[in-house]
Amino acid sequence: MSLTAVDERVITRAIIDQAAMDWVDIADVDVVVVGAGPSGLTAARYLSKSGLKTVLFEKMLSFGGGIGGGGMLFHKVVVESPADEILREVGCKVEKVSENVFVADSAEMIAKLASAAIDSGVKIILGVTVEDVIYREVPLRITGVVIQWTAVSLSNLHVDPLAVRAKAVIDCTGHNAEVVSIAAKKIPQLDISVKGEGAMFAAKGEQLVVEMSGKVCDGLYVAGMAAAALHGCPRMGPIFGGMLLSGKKVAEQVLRDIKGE
Ligand code: 48F
Repeated sequence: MSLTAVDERVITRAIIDQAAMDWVDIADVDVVVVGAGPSGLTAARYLSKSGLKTVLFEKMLSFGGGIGGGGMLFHKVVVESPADEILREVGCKVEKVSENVFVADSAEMIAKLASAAIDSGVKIILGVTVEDVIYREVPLRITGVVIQWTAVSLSNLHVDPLAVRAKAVIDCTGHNAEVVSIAAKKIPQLDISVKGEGAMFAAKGEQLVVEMSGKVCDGLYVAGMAAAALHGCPRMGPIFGGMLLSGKKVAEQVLRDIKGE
């Protein structure tokens, strides 16, 4: 069987046409999720499943954030109940290792979380860094994000970015809480201070990361390790139940705020 001969111009036009249609569509969305780690992929999936137009920007060219590193590069992560249910929902196998404690394969977890998010309607754009927020003053609120190709950010070329408007922005950027840190630094009226994550205490960190996930100010929300970093919670290492539940919790709050559900 011989492959269809495709002219280079067809390839170029197909890519630019289709990408441009997506970009026009995502200039104005309900929710921007920043970061395709466990909390971001989970939050985005629930939001999209509930009917909100959701785009997820990830600065790397791959999904998963800290999942792929497993525990010190061993390719497994631990998930405690009831968060194992979230993995079962997306079809990710979990192995019970003791009462209420499960282990998942890191590659499978990344693939299944991402695939389920995409199937629920999330538009995931890889290779885009959120470098700033948009805000309005009266009433004070975050109204979107400023984005740039990661390749451009890394090159230090002077290229003006583009902006995307959203009713809600969720910082799921992990340990550096990048979006919340930018808002804290550039909009002092918000009176946000990012404490930075604490030393390890897995059980306490897991509990607190879920409790602390939610609204930071009007239009801006935080989940996952970004929530832990904002509030100075202990780190927890390669146990991921808190990240998954945190993503689910923040999605529920955004839904209540946007749709009144
Ligand atoms: O770090 P990450 O996995 O965040 P998370 O969802 O989960 C934390 C765990 O992986 C682990 C842990 C478990 O207990 O402690 O660390 O809180 O994923 C964050 C994602 O955000 C991307 C980054 O590349 C990663 O994939 N990211 C970070 N900053 C930006 C960004 C940015 N400015 N713009 C776009 N993406």
